Amino acid sequence: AESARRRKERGRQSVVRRPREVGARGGYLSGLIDSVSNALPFTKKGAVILINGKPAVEGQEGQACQEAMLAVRFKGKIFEEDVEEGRYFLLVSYGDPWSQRTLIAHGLAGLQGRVGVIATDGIWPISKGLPAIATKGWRFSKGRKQDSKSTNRDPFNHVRLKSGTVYLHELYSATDPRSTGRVTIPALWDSKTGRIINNESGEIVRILHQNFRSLGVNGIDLYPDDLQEEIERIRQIVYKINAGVYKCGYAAREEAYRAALIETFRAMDACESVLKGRQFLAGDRITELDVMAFPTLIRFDVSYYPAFRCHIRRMRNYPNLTAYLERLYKIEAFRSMVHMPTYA
Ligand SMILES: N[C@@H](CCC(=O)N[C@@H](CS)C(=O)NCC(=O)O)C(=O)O
Repeated sequence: AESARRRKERGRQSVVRRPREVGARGGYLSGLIDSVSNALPFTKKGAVILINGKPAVEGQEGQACQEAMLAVRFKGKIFEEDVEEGRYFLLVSYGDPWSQRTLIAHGLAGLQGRVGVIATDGIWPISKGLPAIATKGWRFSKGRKQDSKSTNRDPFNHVRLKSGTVYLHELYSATDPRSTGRVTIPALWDSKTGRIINNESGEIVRILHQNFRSLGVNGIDLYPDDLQEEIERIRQIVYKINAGVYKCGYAAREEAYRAALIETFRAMDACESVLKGRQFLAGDRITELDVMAFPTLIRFDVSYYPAFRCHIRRMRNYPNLTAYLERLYKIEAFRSMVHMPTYA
């Protein structure tokens, strides 16, 4: 028989996993968001944001955001004749919003077991808050989560260190020996050449659904001809939200923070209007825009509202956006990215 203590513990766990539904629109997802975000201390000033381990200083606000968002070194493409099952790998962290875009596209395209996924050891680069030289940043080690169906070979064999750990910066250097500076996930890596093909999440999303179409089981097109004009019209709004939360979070001066805050919420309001009478951002089909927007919007109340001080409104104040997130949350490729407690 189960002891009372065990039962109590189990009860407590199930509260975390299956929170009470809250609010009039309270679907499962709203309940989950509320249960995590209600437990957070909403401080006025928010957290001190570190840039390369140091508190942000005046003048760095725009720069830091640019640095993170534009830290793109590799912009390669995949050619049809090179497409092979088990050859390419997504290097990701499951908790990271940029990585999640590529993982959503990977899931939507049905590329599981065809394009591998290799996760970093933790949800932060281990250099966070420390000089990169001391810890060497993102790493992949033996116990790493891996898409087991992708290949039986060790994809890192030819770059493996004696310690059995591969640091992402080594893969950057193997790709371009002159490579210095920021080493970011996600990246699309070619196990045949040992080189990184691309490290920009939006471009990787495009590669996954367009260039790997012959591998994917779902044959999806997230950038269909007839919606391209509409996608381009709305892309700026999504970009402004994605970038805006970081601008708020990294702002070191009050004026910069206020300007970023207003810009971000203008974009949120615009997004809410776009979704009026619409299933998805570009219309009745899921497109790249939804893949790019979801990881930011889904953690808005839990991450950006408290930590980046994006606190004019919460997601729950936007009925269309809330309903939209609920709609996407019903789809496995999106739902499997939601680990609410790790966003806080
Ligand atoms: N432009 C890149 C940005 C990716 C990015 O900022 N990745 C972060 C995820 S936490 C990272 O790896 N940061 C490590 C660092 O800045 O040291 C993209 O959209 O793919």
